[in-house]
Amino acid sequence: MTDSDRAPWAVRRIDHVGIAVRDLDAAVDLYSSLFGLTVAGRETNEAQGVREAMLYVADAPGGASYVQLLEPLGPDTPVGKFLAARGEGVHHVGYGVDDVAAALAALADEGVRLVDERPRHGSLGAAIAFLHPKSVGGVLTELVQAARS
Ligand code: V0V
Ligand code: CO
Repeated sequence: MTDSDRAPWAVRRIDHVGIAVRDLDAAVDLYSSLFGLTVAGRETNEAQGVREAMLYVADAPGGASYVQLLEPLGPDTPVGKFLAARGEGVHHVGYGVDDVAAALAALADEGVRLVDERPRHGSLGAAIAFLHPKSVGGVLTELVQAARS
């Protein structure tokens, strides 16, 4: 099977692993010193309730892969609630797709519970949408269509 045989909504790579942290600057220092990763972008995303950094790992089909460090903007945000309930750790997995709207439509047809009915603004100019963890074996799952470079 070649890449061109794949459906337009198929997952092509792990775009990022999202990690909930209490202190973004300390976490960036930790990941830089432990793994030699460098910061590709930092952003405050008010709609998602986070201050975040993307640390570049490697190139992959259709885009790169990253570690995303997430500090909540307040306690009543997705990451703030997660930290209170579970503490620091892996928060979500973001999969790279070529067409996030097509992927959402295909998954909705399968009966998957969507958090986002349509794509929203994500890091590094990506279009993103979340699937509810109850439909993905307890894993909060994000679809990511990277910005064209
Ligand atoms: C909550 N639950 C999780 C979870 N967060 N399960 C796995 N992983 C997580 N991260 C479970 C929780 O244990 C409960 O299960 C249930 O979901 C309801 O939890 P809750 O605390 O009452 O939370 P809700 O229902 O208010 O919200 C949960 C959802 C929310 C998933 C709907 O976190 C959400 O909308 N997330 C999407 C947005 C987001 O996470 N943004 C931050 C990243 P039990 O106890 O009922 O079994 S922004 C980002 O990644 C960006 C910008 C990017 O990549 O570009
Ligand atoms: Co993310």
